[in-house]
Parts: sequence; structure tokens; C-alpha cells
Amino acid sequence: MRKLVFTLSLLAAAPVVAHQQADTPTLASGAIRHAPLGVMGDHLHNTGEWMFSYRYMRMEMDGNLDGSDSISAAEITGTMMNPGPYMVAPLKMTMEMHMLGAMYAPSDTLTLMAMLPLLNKSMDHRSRMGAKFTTETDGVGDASLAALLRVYQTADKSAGVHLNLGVSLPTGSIDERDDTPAMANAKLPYGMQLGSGTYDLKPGVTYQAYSAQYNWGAQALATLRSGENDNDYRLGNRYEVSGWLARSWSPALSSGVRLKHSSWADIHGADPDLNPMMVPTADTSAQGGERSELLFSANYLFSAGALKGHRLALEYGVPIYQKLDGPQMEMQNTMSLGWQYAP
Ligand SMILES: [Cu+2]
Repeated sequence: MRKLVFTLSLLAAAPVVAHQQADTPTLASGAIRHAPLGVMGDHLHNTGEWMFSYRYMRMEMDGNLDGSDSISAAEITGTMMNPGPYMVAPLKMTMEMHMLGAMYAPSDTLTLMAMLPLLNKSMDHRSRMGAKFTTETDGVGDASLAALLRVYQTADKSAGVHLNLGVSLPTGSIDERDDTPAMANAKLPYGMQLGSGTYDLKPGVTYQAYSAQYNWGAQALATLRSGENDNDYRLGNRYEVSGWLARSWSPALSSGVRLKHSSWADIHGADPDLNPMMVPTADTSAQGGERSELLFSANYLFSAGALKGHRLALEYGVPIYQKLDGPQMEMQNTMSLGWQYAP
């Protein structure tokens, strides 16, 4: 009502301005309605709406850091004559994830979300004696369920806040094995396992706002582990905050930039099958850390033709700061490609 009065007064006072006002949409629409792809649970749906999604994520790690300083494989293992702290140094790791997702909104203020990841991890190593070897694992990761609950929205729907109430289920294996030079069918270190082995709470809060051409927002998310898994340990809690700004170029295309900071704690307890002197990835005191990343994204929404309503999105990020309880593998980049469709 207030808006109507305002518009009417504009019409009366300055017809030219009022005409422009009518042609310009108040809030950005189309591709930009979704935040950058890597922001999980960024949007709610309208009552009765479904959305299905698939995303491919890839993370590459190369080399090791101790704190913020590089530490070489030679320093990690030493030599036979002059041994270092570990028998084996990790050299390189690639993690790929195929994530299937579904969203459904029973009401305008509540959207439910389910996600199932399929993981593929590969790690290259070099032993103290110079032998190079690779271990690999793949399979289902930890499924998660979440409720997105809107707690605040401005009257013109230009900004809102919702809670992310998620839980992660221990569907991923923590008993993955592969051959190493030291042992056939050896238990793989923590980072190569597919799940946490525990029920984890994933609470968070998301703020998002729109103007005629921009979308910006911020999200804080935690992963809080509970109890201890069947292998006598619990992964460290994880905290993430990110903020983004995206610009709409057309209803079909938007691009954005995001700054993300994560921190995660060391592992409590230890898997009795793993020897912490073997390799840093099996050492529970070399697991925590923090990292800041700068990410660039683009969203595309098909607005006509057979693909109308389908969305494609991508995001690519590089770390700008890493401080790790070392030695721990150094992240080089992350990449996500996604498809989303709301029938
Ligand atoms: Cu959705």
C-alpha cells in the first residue's frame, strides 16, 4: 500500500521518472535468483515446488604445508640414513564428487533438501625409500537432509534470512582399503575415507538480498560431529563463513565473486588400524587448519525453448590463505559444475 501511494505520488509529480520506474523491474530476476553454486541451501522454493540437481565438484591438492610454509616430501620422510618424522609423504590428491540433490517446499517458509554424494578420491605418495604409489577409493559418501526455514523477509521480498537445519548421516564407509608397498589391502588414512562415521549436525544461517541488478549475501555453516564412530574416532568440527556479490547481465546470465573462510579441528581419538608415524594423513594431530578462498562463478538460466527452466552454473576457486596443522596437503583449486531443474 505504501508503495502504491509512493508510485502514485511519483506519477503525479514527475511523469517521466514514473515511466522509467515502470519499465525497470525492482528486483533482479532469472539466473541471479540463485547464489553462487558452492553456497549450499542458498534459496527456498514456493509452496509445492520441487527442484532436482546434479553437481560435479573437483578439488586438487598438491604439495604440503606446515602452518603456512611449504614442506617438501624429502623433509617429511627424510632418508634411510637420516629419517624424517614419517615413512611416507603424500604428494598429490584429487577428490571428485558427484552430488545428487532434491528440494521440496511444503510451504513458502520451509524448503526440505536431501543430498547424496558419490565420491572418488586418489592420492599419490612417495616413501622414504623413494617408491611412488597411488591409493584410490570410491563410493557413496555421507547423505544429508536439511530444512531451510525462513525467519525474516522484507515486505518487498528484496532481502531475507533463513536457518539451515541440516543433519549428515553416516552412509559413507570409514573402512576403505587399498594396496600400499608396506601392506596389501591396508586401511586408508582419514582423508581417504568416504564418510565421517558419525551423525553430524549442520546448523547455519543465510542472509540474501537483491536489488535491480545485484544479489549479495552471506552464510555461516557449521558441521558439529557427535559421539565417536565404529573406528574409535570423531572428525573435527568444521566452520565456514562466506560472503558473495553477483551481478545480473541479463535474465539468463549472472556472474559473481565469493570469499569463503573455513576452519576445522583435529581428530579426536584414533583408528587403531592406522599408524600415525606412517604418513601425515594418518596422524590425528596433523588434520586441523584454516583456509580462505576466492571463488568466481556464473549462473545461466534457459528462459525459452525445450530447456526452459533448466539452470547451469559453475564456480572456480583458489585459496588465498592456508594455515594447516602440518604436514598437511595444500589445496590448489576447487571447481564445481551444476545442473538444476525445477519442473
Ligand atoms: Cu532449489
